[in-house]
Amino acid sequence: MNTVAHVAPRVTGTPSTDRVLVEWVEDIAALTEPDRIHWCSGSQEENDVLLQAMVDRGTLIALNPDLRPNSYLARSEPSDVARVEAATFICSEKPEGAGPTNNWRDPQEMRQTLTNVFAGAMRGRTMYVVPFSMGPVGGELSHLGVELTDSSYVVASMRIMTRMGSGALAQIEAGEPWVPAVHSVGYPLRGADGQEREDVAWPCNDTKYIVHFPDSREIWSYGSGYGGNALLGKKCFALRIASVIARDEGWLAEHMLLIEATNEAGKSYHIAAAFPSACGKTNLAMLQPSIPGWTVRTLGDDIAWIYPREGRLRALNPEAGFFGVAPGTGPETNPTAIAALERNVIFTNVALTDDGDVWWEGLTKEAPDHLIDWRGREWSPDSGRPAAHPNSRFTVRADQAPSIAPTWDDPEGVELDAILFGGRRATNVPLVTESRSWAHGVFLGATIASEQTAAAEGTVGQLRRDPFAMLPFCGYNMADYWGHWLDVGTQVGEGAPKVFSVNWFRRNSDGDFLWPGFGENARVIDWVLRRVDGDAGARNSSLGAHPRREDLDLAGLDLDPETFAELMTVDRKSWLMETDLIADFFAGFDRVPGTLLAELAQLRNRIERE
Ligand code: GTP
Ligand code: SPV
Ligand code: MN
Repeated sequence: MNTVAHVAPRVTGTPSTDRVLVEWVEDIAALTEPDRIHWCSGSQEENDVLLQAMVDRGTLIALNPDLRPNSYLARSEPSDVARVEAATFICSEKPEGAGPTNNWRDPQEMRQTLTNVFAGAMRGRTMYVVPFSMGPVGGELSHLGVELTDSSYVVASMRIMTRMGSGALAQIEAGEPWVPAVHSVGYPLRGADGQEREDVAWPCNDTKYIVHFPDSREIWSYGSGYGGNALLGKKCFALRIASVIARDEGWLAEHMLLIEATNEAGKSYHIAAAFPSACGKTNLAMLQPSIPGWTVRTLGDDIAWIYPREGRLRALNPEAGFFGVAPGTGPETNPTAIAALERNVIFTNVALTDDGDVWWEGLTKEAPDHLIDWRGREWSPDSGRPAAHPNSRFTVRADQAPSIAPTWDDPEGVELDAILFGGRRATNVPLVTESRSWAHGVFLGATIASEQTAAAEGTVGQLRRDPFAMLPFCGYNMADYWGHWLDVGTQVGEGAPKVFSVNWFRRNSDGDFLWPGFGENARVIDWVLRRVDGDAGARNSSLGAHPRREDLDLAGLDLDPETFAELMTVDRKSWLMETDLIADFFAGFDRVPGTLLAELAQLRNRIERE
């Protein structure tokens, strides 16, 4: 076979003056052999050119500018619609570094594998150099990265989701540390023999690797163009790599939304909440409270970095946009998101209407008579399949949400008053429980279980433990991560936020939700914050403290006492079983902190005595 000598790529944009960065870019180009290298500035003109090229190529469909100005629809390959946890690896020096909940690979072996798959992977394409800052550019708590990618969809998405471009590059050139991240969709347009092939609308590869080297703080992602697999600032950096940096530096990188809630008296509080993927973070982040006089403002909907400062915890959203689940987002469930999506949006895998707008299940009560579904096929309400993929998403800048908090891009973050942990639990878990202490709160976080959603490949509906909603996102040994949470609490002491568990998803025997959820969740937030201030009543169960019916503000809500009782029931037998399941779960780790084992023993004791 003839191999064609690689010609030096043509360079556009303004290359960096940073020698280390330039050498790394050259090294990756030598490996992946792109035809062109473009240094991204992040400018509007650059973005316009990229978007137009994607429209011309069929990667994006421009939506009707009268209905949805400056907005686009992308349709991915049906094989590339969600995170691939089975192909996500943590390559710490030793397997114990990754722990039993992560896929570990030997770093040397993985480097060889990556060298093989990345060799020539960008032939015929442009390699974009994408400098970005997680957190405001120049902020003391912010961190920098550079993603090299051959996907212009990724470039346009990173421009929405992060502070991307020359500002971040200037920080790197000033000597700030940065995380290198290499991404290829794995669909070169020319073979090693020079044989050319046509591009496709959504290039990707059946072979996928989402790889993290926590010791050298590097990310390599191959084969997928979708979401957290490809927008490397998000889960790969801001959670998996950042959790390792946070462990070493004494802070926390968390899968949490962040809000400011202001009560009718005008007093404001900050709350962070960890729920697993597609379990309501975006909804709670944009909550329109049903209690008169209350407001909730959004700081973040997916990730929070949390730092101990002077006896308190401060939190910051490192992202600049929302990559939110479309289905279920409607004028009733999330009017704020609907308002945020009026313009400047990239939609992925939703349906297209006949007048060039978008639709998904839950946007309107009645589906349109005719649509083009997420795979580009004809669709009507009797097609018997969803028009939008269950994990279809919108990508939009955070400050387009009318609820955005003025403090959302404050580089110092905000002071936390409460932390919530939640999951999707049809049974057992009451609407809200206040922890007995920080250690008990860490136990609540460590034992979150949730029915699986479409956000990752796997069996939807299956119950799995998802500690701290970080099961797919913790960059090191989960048991050590629990220990780190315990340490941070000890360090902060009295000023630590109060910890609660919540469950919006409990169902009755007919399968209906017992709690109305959405805007009504404000009633739970109200109780939580009054508990923080010591102003609300409660009763104790073996699980912790719960509101009695009279402790919640239920004015204007039709919730009968029987339903409320069912919502709050702590069933002794089920909870004895639950403690067995937790014991089994803990048994899968060889270094669970003694404090958490003691919490489990005490819980079991309380239930047995009940
Ligand atoms: P990721 O972006 O995947 O991390 O997820 P997320 O937690 O931000 O997910 P999102 O807020 O988009 O979750 C949406 C799903 O949660 C939809 O199916 C909603 O209908 C459902 N949901 C959100 N809040 C509530 C609620 O209060 N009650 C009920 N029953 N469902 C809710
Ligand atoms: C999640 O799955 O938790 C997400 C979407 O927030 S993704 O960015 O694809 O990971
Ligand atoms: Mn998420």
